[in-house]
Amino acid sequence: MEDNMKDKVALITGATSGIGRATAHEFAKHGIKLILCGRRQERLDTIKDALQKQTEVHTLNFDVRNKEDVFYAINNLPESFKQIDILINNAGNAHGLDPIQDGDLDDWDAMLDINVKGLLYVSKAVIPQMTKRESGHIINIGSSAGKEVYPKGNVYCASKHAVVAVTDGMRIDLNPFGIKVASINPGAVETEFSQVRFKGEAIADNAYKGYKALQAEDVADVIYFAVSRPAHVNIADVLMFCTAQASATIVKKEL
Ligand code: NDP
Ligand code: 8X3
Repeated sequence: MEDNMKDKVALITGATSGIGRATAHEFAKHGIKLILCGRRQERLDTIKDALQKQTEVHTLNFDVRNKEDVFYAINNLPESFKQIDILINNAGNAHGLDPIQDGDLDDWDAMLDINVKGLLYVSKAVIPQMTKRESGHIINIGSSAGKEVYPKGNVYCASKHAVVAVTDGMRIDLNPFGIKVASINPGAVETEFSQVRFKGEAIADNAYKGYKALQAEDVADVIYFAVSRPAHVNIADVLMFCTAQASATIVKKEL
């Protein structure tokens, strides 16, 4: 299995933190060449330094909301990274947790622009070389929030429902080209997600208290499992929770 993965090229968005960074580490172990994307260049440099002992690494610094930057970066990759075999659309976050009547317009813009439109821009930039080669694998990181709406989740849940719908649409439209498309949809994962959602406020520290949430590495394991299946197997849609979580609102906590 591992020989099949070695020297494949993966582009991971949101590789500076959490699930994206853990996936970069997991892929590097298997010799997958990495294009790591994010806005924080210092972090990209640090991760590149750590992983280039295991594999070749190229970094791209862009905001997925900026379509010109997305296309420029992906269209100008060095020759040895131009053929992208695996795309992990992971960049995204929740911004705020408010009832709809109190929602902040900037938060709504951020979630729809990053989680949905950003994913579309990156996909649009990568897909042509996959359709041309009639090969490729796209994994979109959705969420349990893309399967179930919870109180105050409104626009974040809408953005992740959109990710699931876009994934299903991509799988249908790219079917004639033999391209695998999947969504991996985790429940609570202990990353910087809650710091971003609550804008660094103290409440973010409570998000993972009293239970063992999924770790970024748990999700990275599943992503690697999905990408390393034989050519005829597509793990199309995964919903994963930590054992303590049964649904968006039911979490067994010991406080
Ligand atoms: P983190 O906050 O730890 O990581 C988010 C990543 O997205 C960072 O690398 C960040 O990089 C990148 N990112 C955010 N905004 C932009 C942007 N505008 N342009 C480019 N990159 C951006 O969170 P997670 O690892 O938890 O989140 C990763 C994905 O997993 C998201 O799509 C999230 O919705 C999803 N998810 C998370 C869950 C959780 O409970 N943590 C559960 C289910 C799904 P940088 O700031 O450097 O640009
Ligand atoms: C992240 C999980 O439950 O905070 O997508 O929406 S949740």
